Amino acid sequence: MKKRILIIGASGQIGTELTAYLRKRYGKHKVIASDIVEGDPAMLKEGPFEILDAMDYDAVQDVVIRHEITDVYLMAAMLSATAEKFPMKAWNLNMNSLFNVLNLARDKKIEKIFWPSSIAVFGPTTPRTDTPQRTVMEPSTVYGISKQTGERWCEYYHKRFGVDVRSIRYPGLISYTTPPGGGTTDYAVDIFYKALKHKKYVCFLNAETTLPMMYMPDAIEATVGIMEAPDASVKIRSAYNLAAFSFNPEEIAATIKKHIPEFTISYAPDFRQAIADSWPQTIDDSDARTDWGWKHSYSLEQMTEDMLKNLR
Ligand code: AKB
Repeated sequence: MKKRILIIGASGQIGTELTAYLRKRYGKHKVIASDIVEGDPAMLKEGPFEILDAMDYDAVQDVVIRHEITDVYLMAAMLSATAEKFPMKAWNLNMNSLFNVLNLARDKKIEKIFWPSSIAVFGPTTPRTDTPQRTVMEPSTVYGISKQTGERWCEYYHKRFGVDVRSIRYPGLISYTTPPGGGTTDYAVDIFYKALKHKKYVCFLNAETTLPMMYMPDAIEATVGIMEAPDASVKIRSAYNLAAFSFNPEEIAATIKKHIPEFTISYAPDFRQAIADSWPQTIDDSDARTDWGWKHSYSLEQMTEDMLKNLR
């Protein structure tokens, strides 16, 4: 069967760029974008788009059958900060959407799934530097609990039913096309908009909060990279650690200041500080590098330059 791709959550921060990338790679009509809301008008014009509720099994199945879908990228999720405000909504969205696609694959209606995990699977008892692939995982956030549970189910469906599911633990993602929504790492995107517009930024995390981060082009390469890797090289079917660089708000502010000398940052930590403090600072992603050849391209400096150039 020829490859036909469905992206669920195509209007979000990752979904928008993933849709554009996959349409370039496989052809506009091979990639069906879907979301509960309409997104970027360019995406709607460029290829097929379906309004789709990821929690509605019948609706997802209908789109899969109508478009003869082989691969699903399930990008719909509620992120860490919003999930703390709406715990049950987050649990229902993050888990039911995953079960819908896992069950479609178990029943041989689709062939391959990408599902995003996160550094949020780790918690306050995890070693915070060079966090290994396999380590203590006691997440303290609703989002982290849903991602850790999801990882266990992915591995279970792979072992029990042979489902071809692939996943990575995204760090904070920085991009300029579509803003993120409801995450703890969102400050690292917002800071660029505020630096350009107001020359100052009030950060909701304190100056020393180091977190793992990645520029979106690298995240897209990793996402498509693991999906295109030969089956045998994907040895971990929960989710792979993935890393590029780590920084704290003071460090990214200093990097931006090299381009905008008037820029200043101040700090007003809120409830997201506790979430950030429970996450790793740096990640050991050697399994992804060895198993399926992951490598990142962008450093903090290169990302900063590219973000400012594009946002200007
Ligand atoms: C968040 O901050 O919730 C996300 C994540 C690290 O998964 N960006």
